Amino acid sequence: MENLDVARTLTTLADLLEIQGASPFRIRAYRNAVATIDSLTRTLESMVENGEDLTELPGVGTSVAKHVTELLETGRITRLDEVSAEVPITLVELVRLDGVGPKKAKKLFDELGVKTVDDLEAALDAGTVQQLDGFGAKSAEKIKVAIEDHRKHTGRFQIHEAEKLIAGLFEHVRSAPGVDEAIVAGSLRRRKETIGDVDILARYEGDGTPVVEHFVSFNGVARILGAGETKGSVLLHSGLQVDLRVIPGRSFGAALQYFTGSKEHNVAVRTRAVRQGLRVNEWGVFRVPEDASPDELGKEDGERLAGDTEEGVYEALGMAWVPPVLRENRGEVEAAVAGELPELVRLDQIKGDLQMHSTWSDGAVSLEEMALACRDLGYEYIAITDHSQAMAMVQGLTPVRAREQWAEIDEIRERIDGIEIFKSVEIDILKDGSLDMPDDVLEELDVVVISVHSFMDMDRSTMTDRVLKAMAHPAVDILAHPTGRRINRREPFEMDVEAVLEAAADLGVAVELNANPNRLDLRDTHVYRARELGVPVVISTDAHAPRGLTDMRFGVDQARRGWLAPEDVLNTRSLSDFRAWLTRRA
Ligand code: DGT
Ligand code: CA
Ligand code: CA
Ligand code: ZN
Repeated sequence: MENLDVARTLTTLADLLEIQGASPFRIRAYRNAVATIDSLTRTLESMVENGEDLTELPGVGTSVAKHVTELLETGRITRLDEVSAEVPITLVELVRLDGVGPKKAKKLFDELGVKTVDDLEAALDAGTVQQLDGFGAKSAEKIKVAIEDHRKHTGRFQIHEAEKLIAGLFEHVRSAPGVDEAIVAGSLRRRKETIGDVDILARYEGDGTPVVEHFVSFNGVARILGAGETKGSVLLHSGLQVDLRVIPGRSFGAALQYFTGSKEHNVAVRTRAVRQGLRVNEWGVFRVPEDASPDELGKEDGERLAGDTEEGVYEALGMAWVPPVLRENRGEVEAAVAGELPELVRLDQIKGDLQMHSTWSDGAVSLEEMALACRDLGYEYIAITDHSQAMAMVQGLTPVRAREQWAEIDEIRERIDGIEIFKSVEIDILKDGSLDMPDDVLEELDVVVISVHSFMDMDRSTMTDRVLKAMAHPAVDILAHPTGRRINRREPFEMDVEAVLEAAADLGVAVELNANPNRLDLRDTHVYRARELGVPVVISTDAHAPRGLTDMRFGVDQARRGWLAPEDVLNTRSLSDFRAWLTRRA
């Protein structure tokens, strides 16, 4: 069982206890433990096997440690069974809907017998929800939208979750006897923001049955969906499906090309091949005999031109090798034929991180600790971007506190070398498009980052005008998480992104690509558009603790999916070049 499975189970327990009305203190204990587990670099399973004391972990008390041990040893938590006897476990799905929450879920269950999202939808249609105390027509409408969003997302995992969930099984496959090489293909190799299922390829000569058997025998497997000579398919405890294909060396490159996808990319590649009198499939690239009718050809008939390596497959088709992140049929096939694929930005080219939080607002550590962690990552500069005062629930900075923070930054600048700390604030774009800081503060900030955190349900033209007005303030440098989406949780707000990007180009404002895997905001197609318009993109982590800083790689992958070269990304610039950009309007 993976750490993420444990974390999910504990979260379910915490959600159920919250619905039951348990003490907030107890619930917090579970959630703190989940946060710790999320950041562990080792598996709980190995810790329990080694007899380590889990209560040594921060935030893990004796009762949580007991639950975790029980879960790892038996696959269940007795306490969870008890609680779910009183509160149906399906209610946690309701709680995750925007606009429901634990109290409302309890009420829906107690008064209307609503247990599932389907039940809730039926009750909404029947009009009974609207009559409950504390609900009303407006909140019913909101819940309906949340249900629609929820339906769109069920079944797809976020990329960071899929990565964590697959790690153990991948190692298991790679170490199977006789397996020469294993690679993850499919959407995960293309670094898509969400993953339907994970596709693993194993290179192996001969009948693949023993490899498939080894694969399905992994201890994290909840259900075997299929097992044959060349293919196995399983469901992990988390619900993630994993497909394995066992491929001989002579076809490994062709299979890798095929199963990496996307389908749309493959169709474009195959169409091109056909025009050249070639056939490409998961076994290789073949020259079709002149007199052959395609329907009668066996899978490996014809002269084999390529198949063992992926580079060879593209080469046989007269194309440059296409980086997996580009394989979405958005012009990469034509570019690969013409030898005009972009040079894509890389993680090691990032020289600074321009959005992060400290204990001055909702971050977990001091700004000095964040700065030192960034220096350890090899960055030349950072911006400390605590929230502004409109975010009252996280102690957003007032002008007075901003100045106090600057004094601290000045003091740290004196004391530590090797990293430049820019004074910044993540300033709220208020409802009317004005900024949540007076002009005298804006003038003194090194980097002005603005973003929307409130009134996200405005109509499209009102929201667009609001953001455009904010961007037009001459102090503004970066528009952060421009569309406000939370992957699998909240749709982007209604806004004319094209108009916003065009304005950014005109005004010399950069747009952020928020690297947090829960956001990845802007999305890939918008990143692509920003590049076309010449809008500089900043890849920032929005880290709230040092470990969040390593999310940068997700942002870089997303930037690559949007075709960005290093020169398109502002924070690949050296400190002096970045400083020069900051004075662009002077
Ligand atoms: P996912 O799993 O929904 O996140 O997305 P993928 O791209 O991993 O899709 P999946 O797992 O259904 O299939 C893996 C790859 O296999 C896919 O990207 C391309 C290839 N593939 C699968 N089915 C077909 C097909 O019917 N036609 C073509 N051309 N390729 C296919
Ligand atoms: Ca897949
Ligand atoms: Ca698949
Ligand atoms: Zn924010």
